[in-house]
Amino acid sequence: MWGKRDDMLVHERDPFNAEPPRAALAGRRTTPPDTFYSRNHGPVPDLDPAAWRLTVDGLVEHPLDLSPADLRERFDEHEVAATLQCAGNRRAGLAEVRAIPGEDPWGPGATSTARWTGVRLADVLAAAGLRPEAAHIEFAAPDVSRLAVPPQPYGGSITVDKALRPEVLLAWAMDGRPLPRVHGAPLRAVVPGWIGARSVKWLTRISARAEPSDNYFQATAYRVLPPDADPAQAGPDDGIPLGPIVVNCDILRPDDGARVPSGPTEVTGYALAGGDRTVARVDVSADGGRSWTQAALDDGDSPWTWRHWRTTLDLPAGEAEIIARAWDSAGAVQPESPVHLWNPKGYANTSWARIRLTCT
Ligand code: MTE
Ligand code: MO
Repeated sequence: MWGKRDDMLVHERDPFNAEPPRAALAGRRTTPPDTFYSRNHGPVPDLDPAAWRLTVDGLVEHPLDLSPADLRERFDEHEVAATLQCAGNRRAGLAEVRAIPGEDPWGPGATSTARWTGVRLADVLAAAGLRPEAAHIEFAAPDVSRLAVPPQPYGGSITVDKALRPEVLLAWAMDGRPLPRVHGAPLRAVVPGWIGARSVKWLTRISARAEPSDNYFQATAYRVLPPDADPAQAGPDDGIPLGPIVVNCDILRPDDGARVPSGPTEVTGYALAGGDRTVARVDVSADGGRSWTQAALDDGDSPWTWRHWRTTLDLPAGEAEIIARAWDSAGAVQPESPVHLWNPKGYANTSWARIRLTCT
């Protein structure tokens, strides 16, 4: 389905929501399009590129109406390698603490990396002449979530500070090929370092505003509600809006629940810092966190991608639990327990990664 590999873990068929198994992400700096996770709140739109236009309006001096050819001719092309990560990545770990009705139990595979090609949002905003009162840039798309009551079109916003950064793209290609429809063709936003929800697909409108977007997915969803809140009753501005990603990691190999021979065992995974931070260190433990081994980290293709890590542990025969935690360049480390992080919509599970192994 949607050109994805057969072993994708499909959380929902319609709307299509699927993540690759851990092993499919392991050891690969970029994630092939057939393996890249897919997160959709509504039916995937089928936009005709010949009729498609991008409107740029709001607090700008010269509103724009751009065709695909205008975008390519008027602005310089740029490529950025960036990891996208859904705010619901690793929600399954929170759902073990307490049920999270109505939200899919994503594992660590709602995280994938591609090389994105397009134009800088900053260049398009410069052509439109951003007015000084503009503080937020809103993205709007035509797809509608029927799971929200009433149904809600998809959208969201980022701050002008982030929007003007060179890594933020309006992208038409992924790994040098035209963007697949399911990943947002003809054009999507790519906002490296921020939750995937802000990388709006099927982009049709960009509006400069004084306030954040009042779209449902900015004002009401993708917010960390207090643990005692009823998400069905949550209204606009309740909870904490999510923007920059918080440092996180997970284990990709061996698989959770695997049987492995005892003795030296290679453990690998990914770590992602988010915001302007980078991954500084990954620690791995086989004794519940009493002692730790530092993993070797690869470079990452850009400051905006995950870093893969690896280490070898000597595992005795029997049951083992492997734990990993990442530190970022600001000295922040992942918290131990998902109990500290549980929230009614199940966002931002950054607790220590854990897998169980049977060593024979
Ligand atoms: N954009 C639109 N128009 N509609 C959506 O449902 N989902 C968002 C974001 N952009 C979404 C969207 C979310 S929550 C995530 S995590 C990313 O797209 C996922 O991007 P992908 O499907 O290309 O992996
Ligand atoms: Mo997401």
